[in-house]
Amino acid sequence: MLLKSIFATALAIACLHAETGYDAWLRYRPIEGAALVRVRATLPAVVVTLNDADAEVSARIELIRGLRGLVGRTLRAEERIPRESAIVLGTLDEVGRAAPQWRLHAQLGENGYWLKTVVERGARYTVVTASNPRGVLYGAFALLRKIALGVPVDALDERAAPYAPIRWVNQWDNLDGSIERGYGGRSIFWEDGHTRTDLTRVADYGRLLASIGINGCSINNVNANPRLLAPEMIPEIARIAAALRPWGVRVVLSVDFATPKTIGGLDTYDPLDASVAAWWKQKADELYRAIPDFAGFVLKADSEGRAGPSTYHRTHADAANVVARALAPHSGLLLYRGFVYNHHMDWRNLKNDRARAAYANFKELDGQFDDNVIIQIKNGPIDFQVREPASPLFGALEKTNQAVELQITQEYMGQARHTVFLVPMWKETLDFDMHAGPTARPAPTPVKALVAGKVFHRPAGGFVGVANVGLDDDWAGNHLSMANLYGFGRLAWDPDLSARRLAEEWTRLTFGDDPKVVETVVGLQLSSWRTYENYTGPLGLQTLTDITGDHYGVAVEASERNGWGQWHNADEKGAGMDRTVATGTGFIGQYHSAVARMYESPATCPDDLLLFLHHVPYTYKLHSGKTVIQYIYDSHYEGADAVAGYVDAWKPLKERVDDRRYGEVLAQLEYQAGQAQVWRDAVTLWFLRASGIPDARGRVGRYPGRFEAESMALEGYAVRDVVPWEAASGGKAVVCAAAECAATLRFDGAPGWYTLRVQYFDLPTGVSRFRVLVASQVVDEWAVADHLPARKIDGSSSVRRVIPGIALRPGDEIRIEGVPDGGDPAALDYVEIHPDTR
Ligand code: GCV
Repeated sequence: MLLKSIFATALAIACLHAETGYDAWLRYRPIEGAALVRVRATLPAVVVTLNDADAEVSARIELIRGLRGLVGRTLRAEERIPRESAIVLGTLDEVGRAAPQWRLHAQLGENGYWLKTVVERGARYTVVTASNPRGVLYGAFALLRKIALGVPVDALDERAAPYAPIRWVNQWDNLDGSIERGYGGRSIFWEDGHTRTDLTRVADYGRLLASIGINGCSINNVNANPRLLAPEMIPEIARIAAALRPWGVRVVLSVDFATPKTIGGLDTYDPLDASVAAWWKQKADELYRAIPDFAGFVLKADSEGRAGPSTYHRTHADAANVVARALAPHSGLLLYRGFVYNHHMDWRNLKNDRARAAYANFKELDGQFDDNVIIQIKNGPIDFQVREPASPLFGALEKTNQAVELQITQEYMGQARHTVFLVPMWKETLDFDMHAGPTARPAPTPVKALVAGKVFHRPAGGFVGVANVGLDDDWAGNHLSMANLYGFGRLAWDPDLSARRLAEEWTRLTFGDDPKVVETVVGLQLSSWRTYENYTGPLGLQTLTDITGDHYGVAVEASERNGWGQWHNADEKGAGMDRTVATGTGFIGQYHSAVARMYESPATCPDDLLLFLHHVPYTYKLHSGKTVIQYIYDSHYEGADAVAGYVDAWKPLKERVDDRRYGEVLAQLEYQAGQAQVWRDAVTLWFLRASGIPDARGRVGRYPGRFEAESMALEGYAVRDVVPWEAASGGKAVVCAAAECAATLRFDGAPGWYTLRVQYFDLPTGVSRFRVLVASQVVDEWAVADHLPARKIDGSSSVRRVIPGIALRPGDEIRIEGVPDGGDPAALDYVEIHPDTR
């Protein structure tokens, strides 16, 4: 009963949030036309649950809810198979007992399901069966997905099983309620050091995760607060586990390796010390007493200042095993992160290379890890950059379990302020053949097969996605970014699904079946990674962002001359990291020979990774025949043009998408279009200045119609240098130090209709205001109140206001008035005046 009322509340809340994005891909809006007629013709009136296991009850509730929405009919819930048609939910054992005459026997694999239509005495039974209750739940979601997508379900015989046992998300939530690299609001789990009182959002998150096959969720930052393992926190964690349990999502905790000392009262955390082993064991026992289905730990050790085994000159295997042995009696897993590197490297030594670190740290330990340890390896050797090769570590571990770590939250990928559909990128890694198999029996060994343990017959492994959803209505901070969470889960279940299929499924489930909407959104999503790469860091340069700051705005040199090792080595002669064996850091030698051969020679190295793996002069010709420098120029213009095209493509969807989501996506894309231009100008100018080679098409450094604020007539505004210089046009901005300021220019072009674009800066510290006057008449005004990942006046805070349809006459004064507020000085970069083309 209690469970039922919890679900009823969840349902009511979900309805209140309708079309805010809260329902994500589980909207269950009515299907129409032939599909509706077909489903209604065979839809039974009854749903039978053969057991009251949590997951099976959830499956029943979800089916009733889903079919009510999709088909407008409410099924009766029963516990025995009736003589009339019914949907029957139960494990193979349960179905076998209840209806032995159906002879449903199969090896489905753990969590696999079977959707099977059985006709008996004129009744049609849609059987959703599985080896365990969680599989039944996955089957129910699969059935609903089919109905929502218009797939006939009257003659089913479909078996499906997950590709790998580990399909987890990590949340980097802090106990104070903030989320490291989270862009969708504050934590759904924590506030002020404790579990939230209201865990409705957690249960709803569990439901979303279950619908795509996710079976584990770590609920705190890998930069873990040791206090989480204090005895008083365990009941709080148990509450979260209880909210996720109905959805078959098991709780995982990130732990800090020094915890035995920091909160455990020991004077050491040496992994080879018996008291430390005993401490981890009693802690695991205590957790399992409170949470019997607890899944395990994630451990970030000796990385970015976190405690680790190096304190005691022990190995990562020592560290992993001491924790894993505490979990083993309970069948718990330890996901030990392979993200270990030295962030104080000497950049002057050209042989130093952060990309080598994961392999260097773990390869030699292969075979020393216990069977319940899984090395969790980021997709690339650096850190979720816009383009990286697959980490060589995937091909190096033969006697150790591994999992790939993908980042769903868009840390280096536009932080949900830019739309970037990551599935195509992930698929490139997952499908990449590491050539890791025995040379005597050559067969493809793609990353997906390696991490699933299929190549070296490992007992555990799989997929981990850093999700970082938050309390925002739309979970991620951008409606279109939710396609990444959907895509991650579906790929973890079946990595052979194509990016197009996933984009289409997600779009139809999220926005409906209108062909124009589907075509537009799918086209946008599928091109968005290449587009983002084009304007933020092509050819393997990596995301050219502020890597020591917010990881968001443009800052071409931020990666250089520091110990973090995200170097691209661009200077006046050329760009790229020489990672060859012959003359460089030797990183390429970490791959198996077939891969290494391809990467070692620029002639066979893919252009997309050229500068990640080679240092070449700007005049070096790519396979296309284009020089590197011209490619950098062209790709940035193509990228910025593509985003402008997204805005144009979205606008005609106005009557086809609900108002709120239409408006929010439009605002996001318009903002992204402005940012793409900021990136374009910054990166191309930086490379023009570095290389001294002009753009063959004459665009870089020439901006027709642009008027720098610093060259306008200023009242109260003061000119200020911007750092880095490329982040503002002309390297300068004007800031208002008075109560009110103005910048004025006199228009001397031809009379006609124009669009004004005002490029200004939005700092989070206050809400400044702008007013634009043309010939003394106010034509626009706005408050500067966006929530940007910005801290100072640079590319991260640069925003564009587009004011179309302005009539200008020669001699007109264009005056921009700024009113600062708080620490936001109503700063301006430039104004562009473009003839209206429509
Ligand atoms: C949670 C990058 C991110 C950090 C993150 C780290 C990691 O360095 O910027 O925020 O820390 O990766 O994956 O551990």
